[in-house]
Amino acid sequence: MPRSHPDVVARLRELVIETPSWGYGDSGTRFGTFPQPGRPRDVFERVDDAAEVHRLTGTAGAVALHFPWDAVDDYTQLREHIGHNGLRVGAVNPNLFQDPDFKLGSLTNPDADVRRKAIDHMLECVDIAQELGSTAQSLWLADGTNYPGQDDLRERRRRLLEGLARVYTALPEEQELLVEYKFFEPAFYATDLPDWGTSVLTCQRVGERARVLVDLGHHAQGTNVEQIVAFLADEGRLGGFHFNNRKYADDDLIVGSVNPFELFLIFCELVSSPGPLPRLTIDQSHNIEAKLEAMVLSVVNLQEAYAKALLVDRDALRAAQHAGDVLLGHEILLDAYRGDVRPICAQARAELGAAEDPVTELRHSGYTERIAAQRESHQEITR
Ligand code: RM4
Ligand code: MN
Ligand code: MN
Repeated sequence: MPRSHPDVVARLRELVIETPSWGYGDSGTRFGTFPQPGRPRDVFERVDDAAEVHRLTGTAGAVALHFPWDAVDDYTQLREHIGHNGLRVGAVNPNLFQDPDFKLGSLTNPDADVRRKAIDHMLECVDIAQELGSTAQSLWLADGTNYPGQDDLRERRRRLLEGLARVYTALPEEQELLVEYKFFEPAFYATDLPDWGTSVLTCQRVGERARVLVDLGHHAQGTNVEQIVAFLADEGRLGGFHFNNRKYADDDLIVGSVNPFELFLIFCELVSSPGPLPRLTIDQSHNIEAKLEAMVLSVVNLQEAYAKALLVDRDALRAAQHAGDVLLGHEILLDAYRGDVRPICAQARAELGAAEDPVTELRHSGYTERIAAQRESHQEITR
């Protein structure tokens, strides 16, 4: 039997999406940036924008942070600001890809002093997470080499395992370590954590609370991401997601915009896995579109993909699969995918006190104009 609508609404009400602080600020391509009026000037304003997305969608109750981009002198003040805005802190993301010392790598650098510096930054992030009440370190390792022979691939792997083991020892019980992978960029010959297999092997070596993070933009063309999700979930190593959408590479477009069917199939795998949903974070970089609208639409698209996946008739699906009926299972998925879940999602949002139509409400609310006026007035930030 497919789930009843009240059941879907109840599940939707429990959905939590983390939005990324770094998705609210200025971003661009390698070729240019188009600053938007009212863009936040610091982490406090990024949190304000995250709170507005939550107010409109009812589902974006956590904000993921990136350090040192979000570094402040007083973490108690930041924690309070986040709490007062009705949010909690999501994953803490260390940044091992911008310091010039990390040119040849961070945790895998041939120089022991640089490796030490990378580990120290991760340990600092563990402390920050504790101060903020976060329960995850989310690592994207940009390390890699550009040319064959540039460094020894196996030595780099050992350095990585050693560094992560050191960080893991310092990790308090309540924190998990999420290990993201990406097959290229910024390194173009060999990336030290290129794929989910490498990430899962690394996690197995590091410890139980190390799990893989799947960023939808980090695979080669045509990769079956939902299958990766299924296998990781089956191994108990699916830590979470960085949601975005891509056409060619790590495009960081609005989730569900280019390939909504893939998003639905990923949620089908999540729904069929026992236990709670893993950490669901957005990781996007909006270049030409209005940032807040883009974030709100992303959350709405996630709600809809989840609702559709919940509506799959799982008993009928299993029966079709066991009967070896090639097309019937496919049709059952399509049936759920083609349904219009917008009214159910609107109802869930209304019950959460959010907007039935969040993007339209944002356009009419005056929020964007208000922040543009406040933040563009060149006044010093006083706090
Ligand atoms: C990377 C990766 C990371 C994100 C950075 C900004 O491509 O997706 O998760 O933190 O971009
Ligand atoms: Mn990512
Ligand atoms: Mn990425």
